[in-house]
Amino acid sequence: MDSSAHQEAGASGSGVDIEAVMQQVAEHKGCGTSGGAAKPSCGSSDGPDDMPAEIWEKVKNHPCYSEEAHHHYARMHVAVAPACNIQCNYCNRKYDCANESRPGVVSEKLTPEQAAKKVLAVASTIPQMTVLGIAGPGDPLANPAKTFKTFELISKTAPDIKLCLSTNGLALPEHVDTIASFNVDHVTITINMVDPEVGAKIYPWIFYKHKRITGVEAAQILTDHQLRGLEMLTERGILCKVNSVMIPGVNDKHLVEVNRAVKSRGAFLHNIMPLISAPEHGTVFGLTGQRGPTAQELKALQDSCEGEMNMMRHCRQCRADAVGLLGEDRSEEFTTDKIMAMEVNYDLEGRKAYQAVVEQERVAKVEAKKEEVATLKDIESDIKVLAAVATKGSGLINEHFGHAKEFQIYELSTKGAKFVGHRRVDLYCQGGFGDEDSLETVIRAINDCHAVFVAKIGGCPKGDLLKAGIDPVDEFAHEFIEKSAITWFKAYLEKLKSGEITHTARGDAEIRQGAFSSENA
Ligand code: CLF
Ligand code: SF4
Repeated sequence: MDSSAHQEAGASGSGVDIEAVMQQVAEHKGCGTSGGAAKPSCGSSDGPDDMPAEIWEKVKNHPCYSEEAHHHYARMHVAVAPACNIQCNYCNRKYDCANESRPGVVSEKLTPEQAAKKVLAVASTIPQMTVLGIAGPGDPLANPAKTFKTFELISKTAPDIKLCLSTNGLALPEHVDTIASFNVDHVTITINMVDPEVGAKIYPWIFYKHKRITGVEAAQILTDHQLRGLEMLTERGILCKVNSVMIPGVNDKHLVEVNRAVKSRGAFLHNIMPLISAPEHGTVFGLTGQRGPTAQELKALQDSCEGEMNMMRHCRQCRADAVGLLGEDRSEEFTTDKIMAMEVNYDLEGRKAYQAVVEQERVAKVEAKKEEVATLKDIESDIKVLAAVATKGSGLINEHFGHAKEFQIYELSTKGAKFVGHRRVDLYCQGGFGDEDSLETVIRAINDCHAVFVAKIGGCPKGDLLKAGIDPVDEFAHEFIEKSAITWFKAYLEKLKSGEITHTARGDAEIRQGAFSSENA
């Protein structure tokens, strides 16, 4: 359904004035429009040449299933599913489901009818919004009537939008056929263990067949349902992503086994996310002092699983009513009051025309990257360095240091520039002046990086970054990220060769704890 619509978009000769569409949308929201196609990477470098055409059609503009697409395409969630059927020790049910959200976030709950209106309102305003997900605030399949009613309404009114679902998996086997009947072709299951002894440390209880079941017995039922549900989905050709929360000392080593188990059952992508845990979240793990992983611990685990299957590294643990590109949150623009007052004009042709331009720019970005990677072929070096990038999207270095709410992290080597993660930070610029405390947290968040690429940076933070051993680079403002990073890396290797600098290893970096609100999304 949706995939053919997107394919048509690329070849559209609909007569729509593309410049006018671009201008209209840019004026309205300032959204990004450039990029490069063909290589999605999903955490790996897989592209249309590396996978069956029908899979490529499903992932190419899904911002979660394709790392490359996430620079260009947006998703939205509608919070229609309040109830949950299990308890996770990292969740406080006052807040959204922590399997897809950071703790401490409360989303505005909607009826299916309100949700359908919201999807049309967002799709009319953000033409690169291609995916609608239901991810809470509880478990979508513990609220099947509301979840499927929402899908039904949206598939009728906005047929070009992909439908996506995220579940803890307990109720999955009984709903697989209904999921397939609504053409939901992307399902995420959160699987934190395949060993019930480990599971008992994560899940105090489940609610199953009208009974509360605890301990190892509960974890055994949960893992059986998750794995059976995964098999049933993949047998039906539905693309599955597995989310796992990395909990040091509880399941960190065990996740390698989880990775193997889900790969063997046909999962397409594995998303290992850090536990976000602090006492103020009021969760069991928060109150018992269970820590989350450091940035390097997370990366090491992701790296070790990467040979097995595609790893997702660009997840933002977004809220149950998130709207926009991953890493930005425009949910405040689409509150229920605002949506109900909005005149919605669902312009399918306009959306296709806009996305056709996005595709052209995506191609340009990928070509630029390929050309730059080719220049590395005769350079021999084992050195790998990390670089942080301030970006507002579109695959460009287009954010000021002081305005960045997150930095994207790329690993640079003679193989090229590879996206390996992101770090959320406190804003450095606080209305005209720099906040020194925030600067310290920024430096801790990117402390494992050799350089930070920005569109602009002031003299003070530049000096502090240099003192911390991080090179602030602003000479590639508004240029493509990967191409620029490779150019910088070649110059770095040249300086090493000439003896101008020496290579030193960097330390570890912190993953920011704390809630994910619209202010700091
Ligand atoms: Fe939403 Fe999840 Fe679908 Fe994406 S999110 S239901 S697959 S459309 Fe994406 Fe958000 Fe990470 Fe989820 S960044 S939390 S992985
Ligand atoms: Fe919370 Fe989600 Fe776990 Fe339910 S499945 S307890 S909503 S984290």
